[in-house]
Amino acid sequence: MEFVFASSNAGKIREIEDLIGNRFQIKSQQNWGIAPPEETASTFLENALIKARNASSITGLPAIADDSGLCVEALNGLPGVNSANYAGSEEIDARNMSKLLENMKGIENRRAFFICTLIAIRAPSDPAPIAVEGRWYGEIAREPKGNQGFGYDPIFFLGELGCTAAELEIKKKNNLSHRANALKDLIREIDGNYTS
Ligand code: ITT
Repeated sequence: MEFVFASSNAGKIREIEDLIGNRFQIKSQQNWGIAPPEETASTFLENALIKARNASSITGLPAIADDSGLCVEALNGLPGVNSANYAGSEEIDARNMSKLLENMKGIENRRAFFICTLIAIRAPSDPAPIAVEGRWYGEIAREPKGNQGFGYDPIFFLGELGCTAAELEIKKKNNLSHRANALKDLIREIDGNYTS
């Protein structure tokens, strides 16, 4: 079965491709030159649906979308659905991290989690999307460390491992992460529900 992956984020695409292996065919929307749609909703679930429907309607293929982000307890869940644009539209990871570290100055409660909502639809009009979610708990570090991964990985500290997510090789991150856990469930659901 072939899916279009409704993402233009190189970090996500690398991780999803590594996780899916050859279980089924998945091609990023960049292969069709699809521009990311505006993510106008206030939940990960709704934004994932917007992206999946957009890519499916342009390609005519079933679609998978990933809407994800970092939720910080002491900031009432921010940056949340605005994780990609926390420091302004089209901001780069380094500036998003600086802004978050700045906003966390003097705050002792560093608890946070990454969340990944994955959606699969057969067509834009699919009345029964498959929706799954994965979470990964950690803490906001005091300074960035490591150069693997993407996004906020350099400031996402994993207490039990004693390192940040950006200090993990992709294989290790893909054993533990929010995206890995969501994808395991998505694959099981697709295997159980999609016959062709
Ligand atoms: P697409 O919509 O094209 O997929 P995007 O980057 O805009 O790309 P989102 O709207 O889902 O995607 O925003 C996700 C942001 O959350 C991402 O840009 C990172 O800043 C952050 N993020 C999500 N997963 C992450 C991870 O595994 N490691 C670090 N940061 C992550």
